[in-house]
Amino acid sequence: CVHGPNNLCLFVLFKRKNKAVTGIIYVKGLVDREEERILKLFVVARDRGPSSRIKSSKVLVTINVTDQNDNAPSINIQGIGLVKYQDGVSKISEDLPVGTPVALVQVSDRDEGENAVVTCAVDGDVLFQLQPASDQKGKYFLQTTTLLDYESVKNYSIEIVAVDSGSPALSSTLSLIVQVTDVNDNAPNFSPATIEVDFPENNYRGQKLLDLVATDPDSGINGQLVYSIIDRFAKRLFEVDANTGEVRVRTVLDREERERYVFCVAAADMGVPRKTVMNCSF
Ligand SMILES: [Ca+2]
Ligand SMILES: [Ca+2]
Ligand SMILES: [Ca+2]
Ligand SMILES: [Ca+2]
Repeated sequence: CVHGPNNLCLFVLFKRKNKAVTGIIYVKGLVDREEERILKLFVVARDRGPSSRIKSSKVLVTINVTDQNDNAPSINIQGIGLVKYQDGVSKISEDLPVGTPVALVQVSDRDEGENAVVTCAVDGDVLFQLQPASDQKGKYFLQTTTLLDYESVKNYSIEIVAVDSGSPALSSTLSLIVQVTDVNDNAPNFSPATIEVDFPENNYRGQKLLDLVATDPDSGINGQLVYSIIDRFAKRLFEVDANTGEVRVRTVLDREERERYVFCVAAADMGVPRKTVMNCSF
């Protein structure tokens, strides 16, 4: 056994044929081009003379290990710019312009030649694409191809597939979740925008007039609403519960004194910046 580089054990068997002796080198262990691409070893031939007079000759054997496509491409994903990527999740705001990179994808392959030529793509019909980075081979920006809307889709599951050009080709896939985060892009909405109610006079103070309900499709504080009466004069006669939108009459109304009141209630969300809508009641 001849110990070659990297603890590779090569086995040399000498065969005698007439006068010539042939040494055949066998490989006993696994050869891996990705670990050691050139193996060099000396093979020594000694005659069988008396130990004090042994003559020998040695030859340097260089073995160039040729490549086999035994490595699938590897895929690495990182955050980019302000977009953080952690535990397979990339978080992006719904107001990003089209074409914004949401992750940096890098592919590599330990083989050589065609066995290491990797193409990669986004699998399935999702609203993201890979754009090759000009400065480095195997580097891609995963970017949006359309506007996002948190109110419509909150998560995208994206599968990135990398295939080498070996024969047969090997492939790898890596999934990531793109999580869309909310921005305050919707104003509250009263439907209908005007309400007319009949209310009997001689009411008691604090009697309920009506419930006003506005909706806001945003989430969290972006969709959390506060109601208020705008008109200063109306504020003396009517009040609205800031949280529920319930409108009450603060005073006793007298039809013979006045039969019609018009005032507006605003609903504002708590987002930054705030968005407001008005509803006018008669
Ligand atoms: Ca290989
Ligand atoms: Ca490969
Ligand atoms: Ca909102
Ligand atoms: Ca929103």
